[in-house]
Amino acid sequence: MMQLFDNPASPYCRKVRGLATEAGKSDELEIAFSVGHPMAPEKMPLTQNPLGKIPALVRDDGPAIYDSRVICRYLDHRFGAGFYPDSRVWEVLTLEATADGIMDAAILMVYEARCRPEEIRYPDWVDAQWDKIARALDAISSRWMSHLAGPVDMGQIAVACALGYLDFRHADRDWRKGREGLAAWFEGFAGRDSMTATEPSA
Ligand SMILES: N[C@@H](CCC(=O)N[C@@H](CS)C(=O)NCC(=O)O)C(=O)O
Repeated sequence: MMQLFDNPASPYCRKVRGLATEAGKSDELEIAFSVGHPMAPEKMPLTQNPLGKIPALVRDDGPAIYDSRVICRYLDHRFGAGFYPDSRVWEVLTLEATADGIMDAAILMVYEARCRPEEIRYPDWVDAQWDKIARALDAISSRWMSHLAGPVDMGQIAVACALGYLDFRHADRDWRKGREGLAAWFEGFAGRDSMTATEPSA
């Protein structure tokens, strides 16, 4: 049994649980609930990840590893799941990085409101984070739709987790507007067991 430091709201943790579910191996992960943010790291797995971030995975055959991209690659290898196929590995990794970048910007927007006192918040900086997300969504819409339509891989799982997080935390920004193709793809992908079983919750 491996131990996953996790929070049900985290899109990065969802990537890991989504991959494990797609591989039919979610019962190999024991979930260790963690909660926190940069200003409150006490209940985060600081021993397992000095950065104080989740997900972190305690393996049964070695020391803890962290960062969702590292964990997903490790579990894919361990489960023999094939979600990083050799024939298109650089595309999968780039799409996963794009999805992770959307999550990074979306989470910084949340932290700005949650961690920073109101009088020193900077709306332009928040909007600049949204601009990153909008550019990434436009790039996915224009360049990656045929990849998204192909066999399931980690790029797709990551994009779905990023879009689910936008619905969860930034629904008011209406990411679907002008991106009907991506919205239709997400509607289909969101019905997979790996997604319904890992819906974000507070
Ligand atoms: N690049 C990391 C990002 C992980 C991350 O930022 N996780 C958030 C939770 S959604 C976190 O742990 N935040 C706490 C912090 O930034 O101190 C990954 O892919 O795992």
